[in-house]
Amino acid sequence: MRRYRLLSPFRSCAWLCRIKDLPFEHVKVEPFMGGTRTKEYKDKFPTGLSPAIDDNGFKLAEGGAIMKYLCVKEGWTDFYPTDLQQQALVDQYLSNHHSTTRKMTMKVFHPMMMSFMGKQEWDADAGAKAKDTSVFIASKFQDVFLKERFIAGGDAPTIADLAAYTEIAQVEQVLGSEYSFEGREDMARLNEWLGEIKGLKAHDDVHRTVSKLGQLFQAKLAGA
Ligand SMILES: N[C@@H](CCC(=O)N[C@@H](CS)C(=O)NCC(=O)O)C(=O)O
Repeated sequence: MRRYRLLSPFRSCAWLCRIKDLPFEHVKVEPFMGGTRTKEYKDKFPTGLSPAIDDNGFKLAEGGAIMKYLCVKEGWTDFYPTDLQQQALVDQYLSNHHSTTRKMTMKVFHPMMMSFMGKQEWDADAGAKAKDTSVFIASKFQDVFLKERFIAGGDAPTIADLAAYTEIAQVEQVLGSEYSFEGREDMARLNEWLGEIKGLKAHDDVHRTVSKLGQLFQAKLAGA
């Protein structure tokens, strides 16, 4: 059984490959343990960030760039459309992603991870803050990018939807159903979209590690 890494941009790239049955060798690095800051890693990938790929000697980092590269190389025009305007909408989202939806990782996932590693406390204030922040980020995403069924319009998801999903869905995956957006009337469109993306091939496999971490974290909180 594959054990995919926890990190959201990695999950998006791995998920795309799994959906398309593109085999890849998964080399594990541990960013939380400084694995991307070693000389060996930086010599290969100077950004010092994961995910990164080595495609027969061609080295590339940044989740969005990796997914675009693979789509163009492999001819996956459903996930990165050739229609100019749809493609531009994917690019618009991926450019915006880092200053908006991706903050879910910095503001919700990282504090959880620090607490899990015993470096930070997770008290009622931390929980309330995580809830407010996640609702704020997810609502903004819904209002700005889900005017239609998928981010780039059309009737099928693209790499923009994969990138956004891994950020937003991780809230419930790691913090549990108490933090779910489900049932909120003001987030009906978001929930419908989450359900559609969750139905994509290999979802559970790619998200197994992050869900497992969530179970461990919740058990730790329950036992505290
Ligand atoms: N903009 C990058 C962000 C990647 C990123 O933040 N990677 C983190 C793990 S989630 C990392 O490698 N951090 C290592 C470090 O900061 O030293 C992308 O979308 O791929």
